[in-house]
Amino acid sequence: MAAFTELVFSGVQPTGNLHLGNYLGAVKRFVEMQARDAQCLYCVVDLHAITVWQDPEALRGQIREVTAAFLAAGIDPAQSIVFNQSQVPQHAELAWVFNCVARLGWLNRMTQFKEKAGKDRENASIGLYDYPVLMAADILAYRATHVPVGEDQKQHLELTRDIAQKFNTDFGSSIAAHGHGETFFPVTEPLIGGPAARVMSLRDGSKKMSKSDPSDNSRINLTDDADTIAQKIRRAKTDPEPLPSEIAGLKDRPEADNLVGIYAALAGITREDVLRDFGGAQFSAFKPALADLAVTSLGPIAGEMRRLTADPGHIDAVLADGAGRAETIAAQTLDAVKDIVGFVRRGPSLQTVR
Ligand code: AQP
Repeated sequence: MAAFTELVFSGVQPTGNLHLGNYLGAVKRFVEMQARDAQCLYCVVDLHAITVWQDPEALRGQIREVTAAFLAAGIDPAQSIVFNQSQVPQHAELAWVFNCVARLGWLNRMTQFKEKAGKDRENASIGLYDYPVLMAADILAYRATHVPVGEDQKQHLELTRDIAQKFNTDFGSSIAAHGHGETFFPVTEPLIGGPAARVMSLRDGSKKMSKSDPSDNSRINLTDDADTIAQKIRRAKTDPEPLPSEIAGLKDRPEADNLVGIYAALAGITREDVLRDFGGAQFSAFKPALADLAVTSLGPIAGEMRRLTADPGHIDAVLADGAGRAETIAAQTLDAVKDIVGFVRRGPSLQTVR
C-alpha cells in the first residue's frame, strides 16, 4: 500500500431509502475526502443492517443500491476502496476481541440503541446492542485516522476512541514487545461538520431525516425524480416569517434553519451566504430556488444510480475487488492483534504491521 498521511474509513447501512441526510452528512463528504492525501475506504455495512430484520432478497438489492450511490456521487473505486462489510471477515473477528475490551457500562449509555430499541428493549437483537463495538472494529481493522460521519454518530465514535485507548493500555507491554511502540490503535478523529451534519425531517424540524420515518414526505430519497423532489420541498413544513438576514434569526426556527442548511450544503456555501442572498425573502420565493438546486444536484446522481443498478454484475465486481484490497490491510491488523493478545496462529509472528 502506498504511504498516505491519513487513512479514512466510513460506512453506510444498506437499509433502503438512502436520503439527502445520508448524502450531505456522509457520501458527499466521502467524495471530497478523495482530494486529500488519504487512502479512503468506503464500506456498505451489511453486517450492521441485519441488526434489525431485513428481507434477504431486498437486502441484496439495497447493498447494490448503496454501492451505486457511492459511485454515482463520485467515489472512484480505483482510487478509494469500495466494498461490503460481510466480504471481509476481519470486521466480525475484531469485533469479538473488542467485545472483551468494551465495558457493559459504556454500551448502556448509547442513546441510539435506546432510540432504536424503544420500549421493546427485551426484544431487540443482541447485534443492535453491540452495534457500536462492530463499528469500532470496522474503523480500527484499518487503523483509520479519520472518519467522516453525520452528527448522530458522534457518541459511537467516542466509544471507538475509548476502545482503542483501553486496548492500547491493557496490552501496552505486549504491544511494545511486538515492536509496535507505545500504541497500536490510533485515537481516530471524527470529521463531523458543515451545514448539513444533521439534516432534519421535512415534516418536523425536531426529528432527524431518517430512512425509517414512516412518512416518505419527511425525506428526499436519492432515487426521487425531479417532480417528487420539488413537491416534497414545496410541502416542507415552515413558519410564516420571512427568512432572516442573520444566523441569530434562525434560532428557535428549526424548519427554516434546516432548509437554509440544506441549501448551503448543496451549493457548497455557508448558511451566512444563503442568508445574504435570501434574507427578507418569503418561503414562497426560497422554496422554488431550493427545489431547483436540489433537482440540479441530485438529478444526475439518481440517473447514474439507475444506470449502475441495471448492471449488478459490474457492481458485484467493484465490491469483490474492493473486498480483496480491504482484506489485505485488515488481515495484517488482525495478525498483529492476535500476536498482541496472545493467540497462537498459523504463520510467523509479525514484528510490525507496516
Ligand atoms: N439526517 C442526517 N443528517 C446528516 N447525516 C446523516 N446520516 C444519517 N442520517 C443523517 C449519516 O449518514 C451516514 C450513514 O448512515 P447509516 O445508514 O449508517 O445509518 P443511520 O444514521 O441510522 O441512518 P438513518 O437514515 O437515520 O436510518 P434509520 O432510520 O434506520 O436510523 C452516517 O454517517 C450518518 O451519520
